[in-house]
Amino acid sequence: MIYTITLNTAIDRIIKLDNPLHKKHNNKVISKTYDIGGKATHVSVVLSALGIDNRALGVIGGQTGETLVKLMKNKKVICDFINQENVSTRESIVVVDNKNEGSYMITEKGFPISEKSFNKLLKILRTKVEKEDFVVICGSPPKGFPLKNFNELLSVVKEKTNNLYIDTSGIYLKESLKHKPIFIKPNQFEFSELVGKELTSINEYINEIEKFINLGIENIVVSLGKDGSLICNEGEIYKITPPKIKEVNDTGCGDVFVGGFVSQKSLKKSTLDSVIFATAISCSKATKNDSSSFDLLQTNEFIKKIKIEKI
Ligand code: TA6
Repeated sequence: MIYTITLNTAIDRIIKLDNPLHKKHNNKVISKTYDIGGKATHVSVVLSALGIDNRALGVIGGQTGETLVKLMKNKKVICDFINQENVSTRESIVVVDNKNEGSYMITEKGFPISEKSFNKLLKILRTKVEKEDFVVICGSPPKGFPLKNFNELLSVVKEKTNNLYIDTSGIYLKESLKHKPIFIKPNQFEFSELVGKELTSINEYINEIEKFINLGIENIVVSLGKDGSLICNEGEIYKITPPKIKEVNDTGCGDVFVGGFVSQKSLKKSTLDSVIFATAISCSKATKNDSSSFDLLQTNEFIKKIKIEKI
């Protein structure tokens, strides 16, 4: 079983404009829709699409929380969310336009998780997670979420399984390293923040990535956006370059990448095959209008076009 945990749940309000967003202009809307907001929720969507058993955990609230569950059910995800009273799951605004050059994302800080909800989450993990299970924690916790609680969450997971996958940033990413997750996926900015300096050359990246491997983090993927990613596999660093695609909406690509990687690892695929699949499914996501869609046939086509170089 794979448990995905989204501490700061969200639904995405996707607003499509006919032209790029412009100040002091009447920005005309072509369409507006709702989709599942990230982040580990998107991992669950990938797993369910591939028929891999998983449960989406996290804390929801209010009408927006119910909408999230409905959207997840539509994508065949089983949710075991904790429903917290008198709060609402946040709504993220995603603005895209017909120029297909990426999206604007406007996010709220999210509601504070009560001690009661947090303890319920810990109880689920303590009673359900088994040694062979995977636990995937993605996104940053709501603003003000105590580091002490974050550490407790990771300790509880690590008492049960070594298969802890984390995609978060800032202080929470730094803190997570103490628990030796099996996987982290900082982007280049998050990675620079983590190592405390700007990295300008591939060699600098390699030096820093090696330090994390020596710390015992088995899979570290530094994502470089459209330029792909760097990954360490059996002591060697590889650069993975995706094919050129027609990008429509990049929201959720990183989350779907994590879903792709975790899915393949759970099927016992090699690290390189897992990162190739992750890259391809994330490319497919980028060609879609909403935050959580991708196409598995297109993913297979993209797999053939991915470049892998040992550096
Ligand atoms: O990565 C995209 C996304 O997951 C969106 O779906 C959106 O809801 C947002 O990120 C949430 O990001 P945050 O870092 O605020 O948790």
